Amino acid sequence: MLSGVDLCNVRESQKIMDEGFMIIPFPKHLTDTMILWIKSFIATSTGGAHADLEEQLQVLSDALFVEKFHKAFRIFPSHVADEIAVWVESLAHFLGGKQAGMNYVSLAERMKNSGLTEKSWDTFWRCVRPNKPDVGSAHCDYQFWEIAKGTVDEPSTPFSYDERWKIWIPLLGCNPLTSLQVIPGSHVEEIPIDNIATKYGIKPTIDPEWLLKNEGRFICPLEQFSGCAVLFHDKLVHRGPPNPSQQLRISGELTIILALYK
Ligand SMILES: O=C(O)CCC(=O)C(=O)O
Repeated sequence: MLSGVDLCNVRESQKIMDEGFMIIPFPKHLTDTMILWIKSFIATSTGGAHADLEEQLQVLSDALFVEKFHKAFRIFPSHVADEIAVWVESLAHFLGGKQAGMNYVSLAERMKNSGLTEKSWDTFWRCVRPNKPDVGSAHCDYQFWEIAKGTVDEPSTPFSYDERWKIWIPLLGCNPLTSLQVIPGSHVEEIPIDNIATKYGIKPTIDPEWLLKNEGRFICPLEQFSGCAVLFHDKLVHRGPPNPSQQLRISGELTIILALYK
């Protein structure tokens, strides 16, 4: 499944252990299926009166965009997600574990979108419009999991696990200026984190002084933007940059849960 990566197991790679991320191949048939679904979702949600995606989204005010494109509506439907789940399961050995899978969506997401079920896989797409405030601030993913614990936002999982890894997949309009940025090595550092109350609920933050001091360490880990994905550690500091281009930036995401000993 992972043709193109010369490793039996990520734990053999000093680079991923030191840097907290690596680029892995991502199957083209999956990106094709994901893009097809996203295009049809955008056309249906906007009336589809225009030929290109950018124009279609321009018909929505910012408030309508936020409502219609809430994460609960950007979760891939089962015919797409089940195919992604098969690929994720095939990564168990490569990640050095016995079982790999995805988490399910949260109760909060099911309450928002009645099309989701307890068994909907939490794999979704993100859309960052040109020059719009569609990105969050820098964070580590484990912060979200800690905040959600014991609340309606806590995702359920099909099995108990020992580690989480993240996958970020470039789909459309991804280039070095619009794509994921990470701080190599930050997964093993003491990062001064905090939680803040926002109008969207409690959100994770990182001390602004630390971020300012470490601004120059952010890199875009991708050099190619098709046929691959970024695999990164749950504690790696990362962010999505605002989109300075004329095109939408669309990417896919999922969390891998990994059982090491089962
Ligand atoms: O793509 C983005 O804008 C942010 C990505 C992110 O935060 C993540 O993958 O956890």
